Amino acid sequence: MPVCWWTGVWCFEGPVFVFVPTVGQVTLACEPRHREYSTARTSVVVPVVVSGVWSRRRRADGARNGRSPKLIQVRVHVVSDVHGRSDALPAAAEGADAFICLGDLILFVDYRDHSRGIMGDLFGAEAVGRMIQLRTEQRFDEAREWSRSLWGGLDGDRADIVEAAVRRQYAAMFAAFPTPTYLTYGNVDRPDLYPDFLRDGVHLLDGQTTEIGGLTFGFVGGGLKTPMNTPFEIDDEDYAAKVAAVGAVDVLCCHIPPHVPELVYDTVAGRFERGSKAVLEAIHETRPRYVLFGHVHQPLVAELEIGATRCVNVGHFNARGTPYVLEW
Ligand SMILES: [Mn+2]
Repeated sequence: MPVCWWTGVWCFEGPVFVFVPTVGQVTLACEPRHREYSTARTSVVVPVVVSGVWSRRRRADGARNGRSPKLIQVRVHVVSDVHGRSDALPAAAEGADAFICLGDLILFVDYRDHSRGIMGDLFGAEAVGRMIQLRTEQRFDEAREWSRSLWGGLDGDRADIVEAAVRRQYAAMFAAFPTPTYLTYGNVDRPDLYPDFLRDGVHLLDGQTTEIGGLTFGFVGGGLKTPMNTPFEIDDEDYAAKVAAVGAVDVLCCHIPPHVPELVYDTVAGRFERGSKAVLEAIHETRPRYVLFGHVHQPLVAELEIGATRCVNVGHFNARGTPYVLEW
């Protein structure tokens, strides 16, 4: 019988509700991704350490089974939008039989820590902070002018400087990937540079499938065209062709969400990101058990069901540093 890694109590099927005495906060534990969604607050201190255990776990096959203990045989950790957080990858991979990364490895600008990322490295926190401030105040012309002046002050070709910086980030990132890792591209990635960093046990898949623990996983990388013109955006038709090439799978892994308003709306950026209509059609036609994706950093809704398919935004790894856990 497994033990809940966080609470240390026996866990029949998880998740487990734990009543934490210090702050009177009811916390949902057991599955790491649920820790952040906890928070039924009460106004009184709950005077017990562990006062309730409740078990009702959604299995990978979609069935509910709350009674008999089930041996978990395969555990996969999934991350997306790593954006430079190679430091957090080793801990995120601990305990996983396989690791999946859904892309966006590069960090150009870190909106929270202005000293990080390619811009922070090159120009320093103060200069990046000014650019972000101008953008936030919607003074886009001044922001562009400021950015131009920063790049103009550097010796050498801008494209060469960016490529060297991306290579440094990729070197750290790929070295930190555990084995086996299965990965695909995000829109903030440079597919042309990937071949230089792949190694044994780190598998790149795009429009392709593989088998993990008896389930078929399909991978579709990259983003769709936007005015932002990020490094890896492709036409809708080319994207749809990759979705078709993957076909019917148990778990469909993409960088971008299916085209569903709740999944593509970013509540902090205040805009709709691009989602895939082809993926949405594939969900209706092939009914995968899971569709996993990232791309939208602060989605209106992180998980929802379409028919028999559970759609999950696995989270913004740069901010959270923890993986989504899939077990069966
Ligand atoms: Mn993205």
